Parts: sequence; C-alpha cells; structure tokens
Amino acid sequence: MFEKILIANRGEIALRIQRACKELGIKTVAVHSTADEDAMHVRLADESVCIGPAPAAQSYLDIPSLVAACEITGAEAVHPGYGFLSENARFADILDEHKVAFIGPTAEHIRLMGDKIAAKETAQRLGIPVVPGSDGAVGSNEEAAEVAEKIGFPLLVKASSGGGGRGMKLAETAEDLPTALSTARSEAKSAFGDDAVYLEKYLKKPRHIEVQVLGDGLGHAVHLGERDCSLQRRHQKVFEEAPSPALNSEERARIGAIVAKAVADLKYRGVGTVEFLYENGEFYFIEMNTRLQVEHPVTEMITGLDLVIEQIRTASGAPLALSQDDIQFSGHAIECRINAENPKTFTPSPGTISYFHTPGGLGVRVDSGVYQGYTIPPYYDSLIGKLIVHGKNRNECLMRLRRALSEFVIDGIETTIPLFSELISEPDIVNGIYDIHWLEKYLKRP
Ligand code: MV4
Repeated sequence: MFEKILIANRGEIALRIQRACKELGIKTVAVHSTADEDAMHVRLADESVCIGPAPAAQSYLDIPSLVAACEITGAEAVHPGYGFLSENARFADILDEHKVAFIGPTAEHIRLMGDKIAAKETAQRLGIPVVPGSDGAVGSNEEAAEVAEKIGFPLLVKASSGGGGRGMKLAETAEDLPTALSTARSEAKSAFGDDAVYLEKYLKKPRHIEVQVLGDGLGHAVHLGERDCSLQRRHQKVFEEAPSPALNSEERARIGAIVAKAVADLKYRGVGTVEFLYENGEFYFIEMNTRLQVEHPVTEMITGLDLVIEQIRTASGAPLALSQDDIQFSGHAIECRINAENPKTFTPSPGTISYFHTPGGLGVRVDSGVYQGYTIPPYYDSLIGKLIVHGKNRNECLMRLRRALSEFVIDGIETTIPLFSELISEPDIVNGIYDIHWLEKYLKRP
C-alpha cells in the first residue's frame, strides 16, 4: 500500500480523496494554484505545494509542475480526481516513467475509451449493446450517405475524439447530412486535431443511465448498479439518483452482468462508468468514462462501499476482495449539485460566502470544499458542493431531500439550491418520469 498520495485536484473532490487516504493511514499532499492558498483542501492536507498561477493550464493541468511536486514530497501515487488530468493518458504515461502510480486505469485503457469509435467497437466486441450506426469512421460524404440510408433519419454525426456532448451534429433528413458532416468534421479538427466522425441513429427521448463498475486489472470485476443522470442542462448534470426509477431489478441485473463481464474481460483496473441511453426498455452504449465521477456518492450510499478506497487499493495492485454476491443494494439516494450560479440563468456567482450552514441528520451527506468566510475564485468550475440524501425507498429519500434543502443556508453568493427546492415539488420529478430533455424544457417554460 502507498504511504503518501498526491491529490492533483481542488475543491470538494480533493477533500473527498483526503478522507479516504486518512482512513487508510496514508499521508496526503495537496497541490494548489496561487488563487487557492486559502482553500480547504490545502488546510486539511498533511503537506501542500503551490504549483502555479490561477489559470488551470498553468497549475492543475501543468504536468511538469505536478511531477516536480511528487519528487519534492516523495509521493508514490497521484489521485487525479475528476476533470483536469483525470482522463489524460499522457499524464498516466509520464507518471509511470517517473515511477509514480496513477490512481486509475492503465494509460492504454484511458486512450482506448477516449477514442469514441474504438470504445464503441470494443464495447460491441465484448457483448455490450450499442446504438445502431456506422461501423467505425465514415469516409467520403457519398459513403456516409449510403450508411445513413441504412440507419435511417434522424441521425447524429459524432466526433471520434469528442464525448460529453462535444462535436455532435443532428441531421434530421438526408438534405442536412452534408452540412452536419462538414461542420462536425471542421469543429472536431480544430477542437481535437482529429476530424474522424461516425454516424448513429438519433434516439429521441432517452434517459441517461450509467453503470458503475470496479475492476482489479487482474480479470475480476463487479458492477455497482446504475445511476440515472437524465436531469441535465447543456451536458452538465444537475441531479442524479440511484437506482434509476425507470428500471426493474431484472433489467438492472441483466445490464449489470453484461457490463461486469465485459470489464473483467478487458482486465480493467479501478472504477469506471459505462454510459447508456435507455429508451423503450433497451440499453444503448454511448461512452465509457475511466475516472471517478462527480456523482459517485449516490452509488456509495446504496452500496455502502467507498469507491475512492477501492480505487486506491486496486491501483496498489490488490485483487478485488468483493464478488458480485457481496454487493447489496439498499434504499435510494439522490444527489443535488450545488453550484455557485444564479439558479435561473446559471451565470457564475463567485464571491465571499458570508454565512454557511449545512444540513445534517440521518441519511444526509454534504461533500463540499467551502466554508463560511471563503471567497470562491472566478477561475474554476462553479461546483462548490453536493448534497446527497439516502432513504430506505425513493419516497423517503425525496422527503428527506426536501427537509435537507430547507436547512441549507449559503449567503453572500447565489447558488442552485432554490432550483432544487422547486424541482422536488414537480410531479414528473416526484414520479420519476423524466428524460434527457426534461430539465431544459422545464427551464424554458414561461
Ligand atoms: C446521443 C443522443 C441521442 N442519440 N446519441 C450527448 C452527450 C454524449 N455523451 C452523448 N450524447 C447524446 N448522444 C444518440 N445516438 C443524445 C445525446 C444527448 C444527451 C445524452 C446524455 C445526457 C444528456 C444529453 C443531452 C443531449 C443529447
């Protein structure tokens, strides 16, 4: 096991990772930009290193500074958190060259899943159902038109180097296809330096359901159930829950078993998320994320497992101590992402928190990186915390969430808390009837 871990991140996730390290008796090293000198993740770490100025490109994304911080402190491993360098295969390779462990999958697996065409081919080969579409990249517009006729319209043109909603173009009819292809290609070329695109049948009203997996890199893997992340705005998730109100236990066990088998066959190490669109009772693979996700706590709440501890153990080479039968799902969990933003316009609202009171009590968890008197800098993501609530069933979870939201007080800045207070009174949310377009439609209403 590692004795010292460097956490290459900031905010709530840096604190979350420190907590796991402390439980394992591992020393922590925080890194920070000059804008984060007063941040909680710096105060609570055993050691800290300033790695550069405020812009992330010169600090949290600066690989040479991070490698130097490992060398100065003697950290044996790096946890990247989410965002920043968490899915950067080159970073994993460079750490490896410096004999520092990357707490995550191998660089090869990160690279494989970063290439969306290769990821989809791999998923299909391993028995995971995928969205009908082109076999790999499409060549000329003529070739694309032929494939498109077979798939049918509407369809999506997706960039192989895209993901998370970047580099997608909708073609409603054959007439739209040439424009969709050329704009997708040129946007992908300038954003990612790669103009490879592929085609997929467009699913009109799916839910976004993702399966959490955990592997040891030695051929053993389990699934930890799914999360429903359909409530999103502009590809930013807002509210996540586990289990999905749309699935029954047979569907859960079936897709879970398929995914766990695939991940075991891949010899995947660490935690991962296999993303699906779900429509009319069918699952369609879209992408795999090779990082710890923001919404991992809802899975922790219903399984009782600590996903960060599992990441650290598997990165140190330990075999999985769990079999699928050891995983028990209990109750229901919901996460609300608390952003420092106006709850109607979503304009960022950095500034000083003049008063901060978090909810508590049975089944309530707050993962946050801020405190009363803290000044949120304007340079980074606006996520300042997450409220996660657990109950023995969905109804109890919603009752508890309503209560917890009413206790939460954050003054001095605007936050998305009022949006959640509204959402949990909406009949569709109470009944669990929503798809990936629900929230954007709701926000557009007069
Ligand atoms: C799709 C789709 C419909 N049909 N693919 C957007 C993010 C990226 N991960 C995949 N995305 C989508 N792919 C097919 N074939 C609709 C979306 C999509 C979406 C997916 C998940 C969550 C929110 C979304 C919002 C808009 C579009």
